[in-house]
Amino acid sequence: MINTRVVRSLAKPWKPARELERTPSALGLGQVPTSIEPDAVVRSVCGFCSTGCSLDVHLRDGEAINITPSPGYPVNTGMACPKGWEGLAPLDAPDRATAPMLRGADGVLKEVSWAEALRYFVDQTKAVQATHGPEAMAFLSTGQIPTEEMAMLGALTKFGMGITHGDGNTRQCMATSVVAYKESFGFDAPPYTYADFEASDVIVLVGSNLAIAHPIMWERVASNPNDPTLIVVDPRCTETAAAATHHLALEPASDLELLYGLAKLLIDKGAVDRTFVDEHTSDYEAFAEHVARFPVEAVAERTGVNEEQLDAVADAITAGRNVSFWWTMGVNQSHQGVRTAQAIINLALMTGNIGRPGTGANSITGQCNAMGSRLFSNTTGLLGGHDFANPDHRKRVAEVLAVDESTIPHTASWSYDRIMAGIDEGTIKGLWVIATNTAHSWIDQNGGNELLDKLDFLVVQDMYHSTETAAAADLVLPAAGWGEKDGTFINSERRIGHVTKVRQAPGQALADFWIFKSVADAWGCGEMFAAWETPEHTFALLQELSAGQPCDFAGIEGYEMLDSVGGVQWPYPSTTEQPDDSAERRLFSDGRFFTPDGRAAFIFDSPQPVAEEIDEQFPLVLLTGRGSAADWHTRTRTEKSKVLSSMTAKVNYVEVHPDDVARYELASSRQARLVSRRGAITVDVIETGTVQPGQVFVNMHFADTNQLTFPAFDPYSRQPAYKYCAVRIEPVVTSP
Ligand SMILES: Nc1nc2c(c(=O)[nH]1)N[C@H]1C(S)=C(S)[C@@H](COP(=O)(O)OP(=O)(O)OC[C@H]3O[C@@H](n4cnc5c(=O)[nH]c(N)nc54)[C@H](O)[C@@H]3O)O[C@H]1N2
Ligand SMILES: Nc1nc2c(c(=O)[nH]1)N[C@H]1C(S)=C(S)[C@@H](COP(=O)(O)OP(=O)(O)OC[C@H]3O[C@@H](n4cnc5c(=O)[nH]c(N)nc54)[C@H](O)[C@@H]3O)O[C@H]1N2
Ligand code: SF4
Ligand SMILES: [Mo]
Repeated sequence: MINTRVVRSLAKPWKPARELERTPSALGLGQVPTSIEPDAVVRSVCGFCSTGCSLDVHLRDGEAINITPSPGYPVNTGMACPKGWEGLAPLDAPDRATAPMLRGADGVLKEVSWAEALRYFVDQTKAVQATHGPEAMAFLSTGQIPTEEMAMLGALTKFGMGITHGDGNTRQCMATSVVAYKESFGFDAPPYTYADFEASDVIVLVGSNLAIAHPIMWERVASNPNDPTLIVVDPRCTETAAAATHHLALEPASDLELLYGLAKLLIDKGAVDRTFVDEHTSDYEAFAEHVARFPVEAVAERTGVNEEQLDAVADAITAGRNVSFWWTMGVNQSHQGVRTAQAIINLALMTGNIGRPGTGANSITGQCNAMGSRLFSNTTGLLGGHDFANPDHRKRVAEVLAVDESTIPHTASWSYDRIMAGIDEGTIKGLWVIATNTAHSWIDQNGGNELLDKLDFLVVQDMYHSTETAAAADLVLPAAGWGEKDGTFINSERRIGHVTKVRQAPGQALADFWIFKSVADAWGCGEMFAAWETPEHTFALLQELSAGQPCDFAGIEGYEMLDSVGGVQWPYPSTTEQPDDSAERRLFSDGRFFTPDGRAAFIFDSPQPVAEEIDEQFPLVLLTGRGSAADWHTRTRTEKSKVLSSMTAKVNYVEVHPDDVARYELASSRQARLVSRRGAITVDVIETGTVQPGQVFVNMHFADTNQLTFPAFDPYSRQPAYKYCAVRIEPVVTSP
């Protein structure tokens, strides 16, 4: 099918300017650093999840041939999950983008030179901005590229290209935690270190399937010598919940009532740490009054968790000496995620379980560098954990980067959903998508895909030309992947780790760093990045940007130090006393928070109804999430590994309780149609007791899942509520 939008945009012929011909080739890219011996073992941090495992990449004759987990690294202590072991497999895939590709008038993507691609990109972007205003070009980025690259993208777009709006896939993932921490602690500051998994005697996991999503963190739980009480709050009996001492299989989206009910029980049982509350928190009295409205009987009724279980869990928390509370997407991806995350924070604060080993109100991150993007994407916050609205912050960033202060916006970007709405209403006409697969992962995909077609100009920068989003692109920029470039990631426990280039990217694919630098040159703002000579030079700038902030890591002595001490957790200011460099660090051990008065705030609200209730027509709740430890998101990478593919489903499937299999007459059909108000998909049926009657679960790794989801958002974080919508299920009658 011919893409009319592309035909339209190609109507005006153009030629690459001569000065651009030299841009990418002048960069001298792609060589594996000469300092690496041809048969070396090179250390790097994994490019999949936020655990941040260290991996040893084995070279033979200069070729990366194998990966093993690094022994002795403080994160993974010699272990890795299957994705880490298979980290090289995605790199040799036949659908790698090996040259820039431009969609021709026939609708087909054709290879072009970098010079042509850059010229086209710059021309189109400037045309969009000139015709529709500077706000009409936006970008969507990621938590999966090194911090140096994110910072360059953020600086280039906002200070160089005058792009006002940009957001990342971290909106789908971590926005709720960011807002919750900022409001409660005064800064986006997950306080823990992984050693806390081993030091707790009570571990509470809310909306987290740790065994599947963070298998090496799960190993750390398994290595806890205290035989901890494990409490798992999840509507499904996941692999994680199956191992729990107490599995609270609550009604979906009823966490807020459950957590307030637990807070009341804890008060009734005298579990409050009055000294901690009085010295280090604010608004406790109002909070206690608020939760008094959540008596255990009413909470049991609303959540479906019985009173005895609630009581047993409150007893376990009361008795625990070191209780740690952890949460992931079951909380963040909710219509009231921020208040739910804060309800967890409140439990830790009221019981004084923070700042000591084995404690904490701990949000677990998702992507390998989501934490880097939280500090340096320059979207929601100004580079380095700064605030766009703060004149002192703008001045400081302008000074460090030697940019004109007037180019720094005074407000944060629009959120992802607002950018999508902007596309719909016609205020956003051009979009640059970097290392995320919007056409698969964004909520309510039917709406989303139509939206992408409304754009005048869509450029996709990815390792592969075959993604669902690249399929809609006018221009594809070929990116190097993990292993083909240098930089740093920040993991869940705030540890900055070095990612190392161990092989050459295929064809003309470039590291995102060099793509951004080339775009800057082509745009005419290249001199802004004179000091950003290499990723390591850029790291030094980021250190300077962090100085004096809660996330200060100015004391790190280059990549070499990261390699030699096994990564460094922030804060690590230049005043850090040696030899603290390899110690595990947790925040708030002095009871001081980053709020103006140094106190953590109790924040709470009345529970709100879900955005789309079930009814007679759509009587089932659809839950979505991770399906297996071997699948990564939209599978562009993991599907390239034979090993990982052999461990995962080939087609999409729905998990249905046996009662519902009977009720909806699914027994004789291998497949079913899942129908929501937005779409219908056909999937295999898996009959299982892991879901409750009235609920079905579909994983997020197949593109059709988000055709069903309902676009509801947390009002404060604008994070999509992927975990709840109303569906019905029907048998598919297949011929015998
Ligand atoms: N193998 C693998 N690992 C991954 C990823 C991957 O794609 N594959 N992705 C990474 C990323 S980016 C992320 S963000 C993390 C996500 O890690 P997790 O958040 O652990 O994974 P999910 O499966 O999305 O959701 C967790 C659980 O929330 C539950 N849930 C649904 N509704 C509710 C509710 O109302 N209340 C509660 N309490 N729970 C609910 C679901 O049943 C599910 O078991 O995983 C990371 N790790
Ligand atoms: N229904 C439902 N939907 C969900 C979720 C859910 O639980 N349920 N979870 C949400 C969450 S938490 C997340 S994080 C998102 C993830 O959603 P996405 O970000 O869309 O998923 P990925 O498949 O990780 O996409 C990353 C893209 O970047 C490319 N890539 C990899 N490395 C590089 C690189 O170095 N440079 C460049 N330029 N490209 C690269 C990959 O090929 C891939 O196309 O999905 C969200 N969607
Ligand atoms: S647990 Fe995460 S960081 Fe560790 S090897 Fe697996 S995917 Fe990589
Ligand atoms: Mo995520």
